[in-house]
Amino acid sequence: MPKVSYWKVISVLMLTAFVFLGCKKGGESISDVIKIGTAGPMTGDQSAFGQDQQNGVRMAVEEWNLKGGVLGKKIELLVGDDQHDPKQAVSIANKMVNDGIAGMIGHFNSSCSIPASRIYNEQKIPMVTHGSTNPQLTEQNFKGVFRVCGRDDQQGKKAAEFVINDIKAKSVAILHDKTTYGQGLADEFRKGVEGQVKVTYHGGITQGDKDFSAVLTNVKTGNPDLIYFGGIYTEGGLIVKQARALGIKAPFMGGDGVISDEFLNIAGGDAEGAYVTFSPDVNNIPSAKGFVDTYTKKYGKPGPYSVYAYVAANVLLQGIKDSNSTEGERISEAVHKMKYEGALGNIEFDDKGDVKASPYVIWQVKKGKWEQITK
Ligand code: ABU
Repeated sequence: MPKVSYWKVISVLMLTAFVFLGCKKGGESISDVIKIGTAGPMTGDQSAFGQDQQNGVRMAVEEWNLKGGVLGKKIELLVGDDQHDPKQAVSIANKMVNDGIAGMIGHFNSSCSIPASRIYNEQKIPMVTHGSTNPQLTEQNFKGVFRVCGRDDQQGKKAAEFVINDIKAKSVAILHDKTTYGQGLADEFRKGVEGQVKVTYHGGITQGDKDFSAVLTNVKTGNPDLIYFGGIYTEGGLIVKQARALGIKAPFMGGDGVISDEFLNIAGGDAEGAYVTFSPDVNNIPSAKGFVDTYTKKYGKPGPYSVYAYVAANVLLQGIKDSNSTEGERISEAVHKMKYEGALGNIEFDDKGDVKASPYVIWQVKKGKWEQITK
């Protein structure tokens, strides 16, 4: 047997104890900072949403840090760029867990949030998404999964009601981008119009494609009164532009993935008259005035999901404060009990982690700008 010195044994034991206590995943940490993560499409073709998210979260963290942080410690924000790729999202989730985050804000895309939520759930780390609207996310009934936005079964229904009652369309073509969000939303819209409106076309396009003329030629054959698109502004902007070039005059409607100024940039003048479902205009919410003023000074005009990212970060940090802990289960318990009063007014969560109230309204492009047109 080789001789092992007493001091060597003591050093190894001390090092092991230090590593275990200092880097415990999702549990109490002896670190002098509290880490939280945010992940979304920070670069790439959906980066308009990712940058809004990062700005909103960063602003919340800075405000908390100016007031002394949380539990007497400074908050450190770790940012992950999943580029709306589910595999990348899972790899970021694993890295964030290993880096010792107390909670996650995001991800943005439902196709990323759902697989990533399984990683956070295994480690009991709470996640609060600001923009993932696919119902499956909270239907998993994970105790630590929350969203401060609405769900696609709610916005798909709202869009269908508007198309039937206000636009009085008798026929629609339904397109989607084959993602969890886009396809799911298109299905919810179809459920809402089924039996009352003729569906002349229902099919998918591929995210990243630039030429949709083949599918739009098929859409044109059916001569629909409206084109509904489940997907993101990147493809939505090209679809409306190419539809007009083919002589299709039917109004275009999308969901919250389309409401971005980038849609206006891509579609140009052809964006005029397009509809989307989204939540009420943040500029008309009295409790959001402070957020809008500060955000505008720091980063420019808030994007559609900036305030949601800001509120999601505040909810998570308030959960850490209320639970007086960085232990995931205790934070999630506190968030479930929370009556949070913030920029979007009162937020409370149901047992699944959905917000109890999530109104959808209709927006339309008028004179080159998005405008809320219903209450
Ligand atoms: N809800 C808009 C797009 C993000 C997502 O749910 O995939």
